[in-house]
Amino acid sequence: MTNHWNDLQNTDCALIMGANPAENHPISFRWLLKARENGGKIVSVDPRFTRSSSQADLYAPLRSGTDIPFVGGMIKYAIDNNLFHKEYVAKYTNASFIVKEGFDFKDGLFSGYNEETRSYDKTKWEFETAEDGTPIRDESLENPRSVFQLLKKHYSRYDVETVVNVTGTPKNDFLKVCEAFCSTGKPGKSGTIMYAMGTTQHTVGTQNVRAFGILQLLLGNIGLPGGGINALRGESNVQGSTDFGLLFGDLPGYVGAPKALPEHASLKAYLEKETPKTGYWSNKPKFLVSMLKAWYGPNATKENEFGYHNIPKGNKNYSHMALFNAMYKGELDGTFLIGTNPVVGGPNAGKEKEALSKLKWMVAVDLWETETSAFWQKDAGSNPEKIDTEVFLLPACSSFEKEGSVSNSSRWMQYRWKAIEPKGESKADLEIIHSLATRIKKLYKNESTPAAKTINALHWEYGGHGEHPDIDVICKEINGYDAKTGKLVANFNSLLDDGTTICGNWIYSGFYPEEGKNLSKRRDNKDTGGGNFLNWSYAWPMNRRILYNRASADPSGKPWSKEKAVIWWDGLQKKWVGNDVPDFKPVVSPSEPGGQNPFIMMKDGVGGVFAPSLNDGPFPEHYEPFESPVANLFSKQEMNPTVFIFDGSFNKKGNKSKFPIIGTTYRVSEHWQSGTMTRNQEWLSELAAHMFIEMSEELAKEKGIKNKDKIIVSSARGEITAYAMVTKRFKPHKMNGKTVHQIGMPWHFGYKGFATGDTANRLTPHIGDANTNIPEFKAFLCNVRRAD
Ligand SMILES: Nc1nc2c(c(=O)[nH]1)N[C@H]1C(S)=C(S)[C@@H](COP(=O)(O)OP(=O)(O)OC[C@H]3O[C@@H](n4cnc5c(=O)[nH]c(N)nc54)[C@H](O)[C@@H]3O)O[C@H]1N2
Ligand SMILES: Nc1nc2c(c(=O)[nH]1)N[C@H]1C(S)=C(S)[C@@H](COP(=O)(O)OP(=O)(O)OC[C@H]3O[C@@H](n4cnc5c(=O)[nH]c(N)nc54)[C@H](O)[C@@H]3O)O[C@H]1N2
Ligand SMILES: [Mo]
Repeated sequence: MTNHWNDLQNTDCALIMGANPAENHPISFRWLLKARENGGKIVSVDPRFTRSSSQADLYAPLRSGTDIPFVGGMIKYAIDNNLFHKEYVAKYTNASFIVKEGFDFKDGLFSGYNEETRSYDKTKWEFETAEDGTPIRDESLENPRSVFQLLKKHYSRYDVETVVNVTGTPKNDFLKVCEAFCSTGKPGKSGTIMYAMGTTQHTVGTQNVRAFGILQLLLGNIGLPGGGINALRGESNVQGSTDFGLLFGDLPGYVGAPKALPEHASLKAYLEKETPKTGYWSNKPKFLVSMLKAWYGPNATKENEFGYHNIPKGNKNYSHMALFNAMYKGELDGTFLIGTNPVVGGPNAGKEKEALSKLKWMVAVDLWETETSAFWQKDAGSNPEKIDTEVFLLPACSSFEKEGSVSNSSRWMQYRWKAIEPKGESKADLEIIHSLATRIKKLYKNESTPAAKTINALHWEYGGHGEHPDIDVICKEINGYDAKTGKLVANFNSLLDDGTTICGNWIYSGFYPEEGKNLSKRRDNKDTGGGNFLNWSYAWPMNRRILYNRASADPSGKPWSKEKAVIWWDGLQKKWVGNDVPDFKPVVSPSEPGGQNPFIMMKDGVGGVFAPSLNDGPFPEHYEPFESPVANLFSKQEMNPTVFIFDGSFNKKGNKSKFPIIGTTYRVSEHWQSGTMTRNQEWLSELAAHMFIEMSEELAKEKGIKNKDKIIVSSARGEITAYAMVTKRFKPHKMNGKTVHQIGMPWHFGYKGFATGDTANRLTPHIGDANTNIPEFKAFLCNVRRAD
């Protein structure tokens, strides 16, 4: 989230698109309803009329996978009707930058496309720069090569008729959403966008979010209370896990993981290549070196580049699907599955189950025996005699049986204490990892093979006794301290790149600034102004609650409006003051160099309307999902041309003649994820006891299906049986004179626990987004028939 949960109360319009927070993030609605009491509007855009839709002032349906046309149409509407915030756009975004002549867009492709590698040469998308490297700007936004004019041209194709012909949204509904949301472009108003998996789980997931970014920059909604782009994160600590380097391309703190490239062969080379000269990331060397010192301790010296050579470097794709593909091909010996149940939650789950049988060994760390750790059993439909995988199940204890921090979507790190002692033999994940690390280190102690060297280099001293590490020591390492004196650093401004400071994760540096002062333990619920609650827990970075809040003030440092003031320049005190911690150097005045550049994490200090770094183009463009019932009306490129396609039986594609219906998957309030946590609870199992398929009355009639009938849903990957739930929540999409049906289903079911049912993911494909590789769970083709 750029903003935070409590801040939703400040919005004039919340566009909920690609999320269903009333069910999946219910507390958010407390703040949305407050916003409504103050005159704010709630808008829901979803293929299905959800419980969030039922609470909204406006609802617009759309066909799954057509968010870019919808938002592209809104971008055009804002520009055509002059509803964008001109000064904000000219000063605070790269809309004024001039793009070099090499850039072009034709027939659905940007310039620089290579069909063989399915990738772009991004040097074709560069800005014109002055001799010193700074981009040339035209703040009148009139230069035909300016980003603004190129944007206008790109989305001129997203006219209302074409948009609704692609999305299937009734024209009036579409226009009402445009009007309501674009009215927040005025100073004194702000609008927020709330999104989650309906947005990201697509072959164009990243570009869906980018489209939100462009719209919000045009309307001047970033950096303002009640504004921003708010990703509603998922599992309780998914924010924390990505912050700490869970994703394969990142080290902790979003420092890019080095690859096996000549440019990354040494620390010096890596830092030269990957450190921008301007913007806050110019401090990257301090963050990376301090982190290496945390990992390798005294074994990290200037002479050995602080142990940089120990970091594994690979050039492959190590995302979920790529790893399962490697497993399927027999390229992996073993795997640890810690708190995950891919036989239910993974795409094309039938194939993922098969892949597990190719492993020599597998370790599952979980609260229960899941469909995954039991994949080899008869109940799972497997033949144990034919499976050689040796499976170990380590009992983990639940969140209530251990202590530590959890970071929520607001970037708040909140400490939690143990409620009860762990049951049975279960252990906290931290203890499991700790005891594994100490045992492995012991085993390799006297070896000098290359593998042993990296294990021996690891500095693993977390105090405590036996298998119980001292969490306080870990907290201090995350915050950072002086290598010589052990004194905690105040925040990441104190970190250095010479090996004299230690810091496990720079973005969190500052949460533990002094001995005995772990700020994630704070629980002062007094509103410190603007609904920011600055003394409740700790928000990274630097306890800032609203990111890019410098943009809430005009270039001279005065708030754009009284109503939406966050921070402002105080000429007497000569610093930025206000309701939030400035997301800016607090003493840089508006007239100093950089004083008007609110987007400090960006190289040029401005928001990116044009994004030359993404794999699939600098502007979002509509492509149909991997499996689609219709042809792309925008160009002859059917699917995102840069998506990686797995070959063979791992990734079967269905066609629209055999599978004419769109399928999508989602969550229900009563179940959690792959269902292990809820299908093992009697009362929740009773509340939502069966796997069901939601469909429109029209489709049910066509297929001769009645409510509660047993039906079979099939896709190119498999078939599942479930109960029909015939509802008014789905309506057939009417597009371009054609009717297209869509059905939806929860993905929570499996054969274990009290509430059992077929697994939706037996239907979903192995295909993902071009930048993140997130699977396309939200749009695929299928068919339905009665089971009898
Ligand atoms: N009760 C409960 N709460 C949860 C979870 C849970 O399992 N149970 N899981 C947690 C996790 S890990 C996550 S990631 C979040 C996910 O939170 P959400 O993203 O809200 O979850 P979903 O229900 O998967 O999808 C949201 C909506 O996207 C819609 N949708 C489908 N396709 C499209 C599309 O192409 N465009 C648009 N605009 N919308 C589309 C679906 O109809 C659905 O209503 O929820 C978290 N909260
Ligand atoms: N079709 C479809 N598939 C989807 C999605 C979708 O929208 N549609 N959403 C995707 C998303 S957003 C997500 S996040 C993934 C989630 O996919 P998974 O992570 O595979 O699913 P979970 O059910 O969250 O798995 C959590 C497991 O961790 C165990 N567990 C709980 N607490 C602890 C603990 O403290 N320690 C340990 N070691 N284990 C614990 C639970 O018992 C459970 O078995 O699924 C994805 N799959
Ligand atoms: Mo998630």
